[in-house]
Amino acid sequence: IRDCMRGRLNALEGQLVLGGIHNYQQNIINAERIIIIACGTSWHSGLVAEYMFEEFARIPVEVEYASEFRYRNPVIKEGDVVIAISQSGETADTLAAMEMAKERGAIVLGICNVVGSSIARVSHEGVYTHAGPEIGVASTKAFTAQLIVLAMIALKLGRRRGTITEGRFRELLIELDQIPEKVKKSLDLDEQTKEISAVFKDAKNFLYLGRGYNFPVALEGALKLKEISYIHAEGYPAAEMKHGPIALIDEDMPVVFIATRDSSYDKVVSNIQEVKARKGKVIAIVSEGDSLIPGIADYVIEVPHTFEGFMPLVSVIPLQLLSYHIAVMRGCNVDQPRNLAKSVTV
Ligand code: F1P
Repeated sequence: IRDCMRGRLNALEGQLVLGGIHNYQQNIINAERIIIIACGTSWHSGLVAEYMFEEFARIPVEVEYASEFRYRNPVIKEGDVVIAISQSGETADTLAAMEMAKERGAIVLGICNVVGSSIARVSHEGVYTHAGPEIGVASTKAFTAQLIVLAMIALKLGRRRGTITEGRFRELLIELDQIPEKVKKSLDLDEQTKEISAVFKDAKNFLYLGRGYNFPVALEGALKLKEISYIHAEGYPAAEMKHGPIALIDEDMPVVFIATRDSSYDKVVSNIQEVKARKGKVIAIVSEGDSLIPGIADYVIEVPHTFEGFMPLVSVIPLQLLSYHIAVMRGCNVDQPRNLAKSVTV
């Protein structure tokens, strides 16, 4: 993360240059709409970015699966900016969606990890995350690095568009600077997540629930579990639980809540109570020092607290660890999961 941030905070403070976005800065600042295209984990980063861009920069954002976007007939208008996110920089669906958006006149920016990759070449301009190679197939640190870059773009846009105050901008910048330490602390949760994994390693299904910024984290937690441990898992916005998934809850259903202290905290607490009333087993990711949820949930994992928009950077770590330990305990190859390719190039 430090590598990914190096130089960029200074850039934000000074010339407001971000990564490789130079010539098209004004297009993104004046964008009438941002369309984010990506697949898999990168799509989840895009969802977090939607919340950040709309909150800080007040630009409408749409987040599309590249694999759908490329095959439909989307309306792309002048003034639209497309941001493609990809770890490998080689995902065929994302590339095809970018080409299509370019043909229709959009400015296409890329955020990817691999220098010189196809997605970097197709973009008008872009930012490298410099997260280093993912050793395994499933994206983990790429997610974190993408979120950092997207947070910095969102802050920069907010400042330049005048939609956040200078004071707030500085406050958030200082908070962002503390993220590497907080991520490090979250990695210390390894032993605790291992113990919880041993309890749930034979579960047949998992539900992941979160609200606001933690909703994409719920999706990402479920995806990681599916990808590397082959357990069926679904991520949902916690508020949607009552519209269907609540029917699944019984004593055999582990439900992971991402319930950090944010603007939807009280509502998430009542969702946890609803699950407990139906005998579901609750594993809750909470902010350090939470005194309410430990009295309700079956298992509680405390993560360092930060501004709610940056919380996914911290709250995703125990979910990645949980998937990892469950997969190892089930004898799965975490680096090379069956049926999954590192770059989906077809
Ligand atoms: C997208 C992705 C990854 C996933 C797996 C297959 O890749 O869906 O999120 O973990 O590796 O591909 P990318 O476009 O971000 O490289």
